Amino acid sequence: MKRPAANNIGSALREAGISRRDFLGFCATLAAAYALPAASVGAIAAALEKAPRASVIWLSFQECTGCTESLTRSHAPTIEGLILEQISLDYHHTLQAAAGEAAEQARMEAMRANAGKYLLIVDGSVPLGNAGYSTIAGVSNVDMLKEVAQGAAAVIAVGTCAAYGGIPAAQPNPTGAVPVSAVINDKPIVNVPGCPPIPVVITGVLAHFLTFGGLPELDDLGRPKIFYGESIHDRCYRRPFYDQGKFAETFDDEGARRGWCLFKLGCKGPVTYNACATTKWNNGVSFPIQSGHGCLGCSQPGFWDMGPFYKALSMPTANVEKAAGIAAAAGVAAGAAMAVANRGKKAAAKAAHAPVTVEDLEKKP
Ligand code: FSX
Repeated sequence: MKRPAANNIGSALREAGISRRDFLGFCATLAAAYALPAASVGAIAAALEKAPRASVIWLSFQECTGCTESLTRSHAPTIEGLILEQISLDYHHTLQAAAGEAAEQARMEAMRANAGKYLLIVDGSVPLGNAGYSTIAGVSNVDMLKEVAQGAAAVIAVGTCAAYGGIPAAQPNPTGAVPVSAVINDKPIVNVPGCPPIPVVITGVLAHFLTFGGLPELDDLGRPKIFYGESIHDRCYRRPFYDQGKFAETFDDEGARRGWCLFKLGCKGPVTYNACATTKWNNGVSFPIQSGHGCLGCSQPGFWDMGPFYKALSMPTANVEKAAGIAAAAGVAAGAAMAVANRGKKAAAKAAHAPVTVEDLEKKP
């Protein structure tokens, strides 16, 4: 792992040749993400510059390493990347040079030296079906999680597997996979779901911890409201087509070529809360819907068991043709008609911030 010589972020930025202007730009982005006034940018910059390196222990359980891949795929050098380097990543299977006993010693030493202060990041789910399903250095995942969480200041569950069980917990859940929150109940836990999560969201939570010395405000599913407060649908640039009742029917029809709404092709954007439509991926280049594919709903609880990827959510499907007919006849937007029909359910779910499943939406009012 790269270990910068600087002992705070300000020095590291200067060593890396990051201009003051670019740094303040990043701080302004953070302030906007955290819904803070513009006047707070200077205070954020000052706090971040002086922030000491925080010790982080990263445990990987039942996962595909996509979360780490996502984080390390950012185009360097980014200020987000620098913040990641600025933490003292004392244990991470994929990124650390040490192996075997030396790696475990590094973990024990970090736990001892930073007791009560280090951050524990977990990706992957925890198998409770059998202790031998997933082990590290001969220790079961559940035992290692409990051991490391004990001295942590907080736990960040990165990825849908760690946050809600994810793919390993999909039916029939052969390993008895559970999320971190099913095992740890005496520490603050932040869920950063997504399969994988957006890199800038992961580093945004880290930056919040470094800047403010605490964790961001969370919703009822343990996710930072600043990134997961709105649905993909509500922030999607194709939303106007939905409201006009203009849908692609296949991936190569005229509607698809014109960039119309992908709802009828199975997009789960209306029931998925994440920042993909605004933060986007690959340094803001694009996100799945912009690339022509519907949202799979990867950051929601129950991911993989929410229904077929390419079957339209049922909330408007029963009404799509009817509403489209009404729209044609009356000159009103079919999507708007459908939106009205479902507004009650959506508003209630948003208010409670409860996950909305396909089954919920299929229930007759
Ligand atoms: Fe899960 Fe992450 Fe999906 Fe993969 O670590 S959230 S399977 S991207 O790798 O845990």
